[in-house]
Amino acid sequence: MDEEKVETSEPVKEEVVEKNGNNKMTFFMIVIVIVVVFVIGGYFFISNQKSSTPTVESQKNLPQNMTVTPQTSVQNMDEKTVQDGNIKNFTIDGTEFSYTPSTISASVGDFVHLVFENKGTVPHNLSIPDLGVKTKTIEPGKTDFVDFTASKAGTYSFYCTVDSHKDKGMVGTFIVK
Ligand SMILES: [Cu+2]
Repeated sequence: MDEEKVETSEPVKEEVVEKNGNNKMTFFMIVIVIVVVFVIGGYFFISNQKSSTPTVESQKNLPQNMTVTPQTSVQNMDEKTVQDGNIKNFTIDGTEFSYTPSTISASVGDFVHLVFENKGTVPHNLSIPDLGVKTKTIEPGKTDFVDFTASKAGTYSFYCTVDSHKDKGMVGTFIVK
């Protein structure tokens, strides 16, 4: 700034012209230094934005912090993948001649773990013929289970295939939304 003022108030005397020549040189060098600083600074600024290469020591902290955040988000992704196939657990009691509960529902894609308990006094089972699902016929007090995936939406009836238990009311409904 001071050099500029000297430059504008430039006297015509020869001695001062020499001094001004030196001042011009100094001013020129300062301008070059400023330009170089800006170019180098701009280079580091751009390269830091692009790849965040830790060329300057003060910038090393940034990339380290950034690598921590993706690691936690990857863990969240894994948890989500497990939860994507939801597991639906059902326990249905069978007696003469009904199921409790008589209606269960799941979503398409759910993995169904269905436990059937015979709480009656004669053998029973639980069958969902449309889904090809059927428990064993079990004695009173016993349990059996079936595992399957609810792959198709619909309303499916389940019932006991022993004798005429179905006609006597041993029926229920499995809804897949
Ligand atoms: Cu039965």
